[in-house]
Amino acid sequence: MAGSRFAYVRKFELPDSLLPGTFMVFRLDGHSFHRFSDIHNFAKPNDLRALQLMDHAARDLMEEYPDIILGFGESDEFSFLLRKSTDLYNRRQAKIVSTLTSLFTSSYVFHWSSYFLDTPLQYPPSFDGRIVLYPGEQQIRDYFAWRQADTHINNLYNTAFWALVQQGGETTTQAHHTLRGTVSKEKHEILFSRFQINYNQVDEQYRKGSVLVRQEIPEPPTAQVTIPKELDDNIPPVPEPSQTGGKKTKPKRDVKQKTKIVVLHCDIIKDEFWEARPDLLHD
Ligand code: DGT
Ligand code: MG
Ligand code: MG
Ligand code: MG
Repeated sequence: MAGSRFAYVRKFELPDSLLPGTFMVFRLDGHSFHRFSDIHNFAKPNDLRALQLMDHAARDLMEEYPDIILGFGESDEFSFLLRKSTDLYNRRQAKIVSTLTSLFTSSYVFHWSSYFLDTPLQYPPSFDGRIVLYPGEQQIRDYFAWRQADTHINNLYNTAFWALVQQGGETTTQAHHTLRGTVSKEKHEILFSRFQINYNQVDEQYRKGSVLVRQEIPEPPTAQVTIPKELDDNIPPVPEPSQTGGKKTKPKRDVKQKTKIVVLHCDIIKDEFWEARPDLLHD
């Protein structure tokens, strides 16, 4: 179709397909959530409702896009790993980033009132999104380790900071000053000696973030019925499919295993998580 004389403008739209055979990490982050969390009175340092709402939106995204095989969330951000061989939207970058960011955002708004029962949304929140390509498995391991290490560093700081303010009576300026230059061990010490908080016992959800993976649903065991001998003799043999013209049933190994998405709060820096899920890095 030749189209109108205006159609040439289409030629200005440039292709933006992402390099094939590389891992795609899609990350989104709440826009100005410092302000958003203030206005909606998020609990400090962690608001369970806010985190669970993020997990819910992430789950919706993974349900819609089977090519997402792993999600990791903390604070106002979520990272998603897509299968290396994904052909989603022909790997067009803008299409993937904009559609996924949009679905996550609308899911966040859609489910808001289920988590924030007494806090109406004051204005429409938004998220930014980006895709980073990584050629190798080690970089994917390191990417997710980087995000989880970040969760740990931020949460330890925030837990100590808000303990100093809320329980220690310090102003925010004083608390910043108290923590300036302290290493991890000193923050643990402040929490324990001044507030009897054992940081290692703080909820794993806050210390480790949320890990979303697909888990196979175990098939219900096929019922084994033992037929008494005298009854068995009276049951006519089942005809072979060739005798009845019936379709052969597919061998079981061809049947795709059903999966469900689960939210874990586990370590993803060490080998164990990855060794238990070799499919994440090899598809
Ligand atoms: P951005 O991402 O550059 O548009 O700016 P922000 O303000 O979103 O900054 P970011 O993403 O570095 O930091 C996330 C902000 O969200 C941070 O100010 C703390 C806030 N936030 C996230 N989760 C919680 C929470 O559970 N409780 C509270 N009180 N604040 C939270
Ligand atoms: Mg943000
Ligand atoms: Mg953030
Ligand atoms: Mg369209």
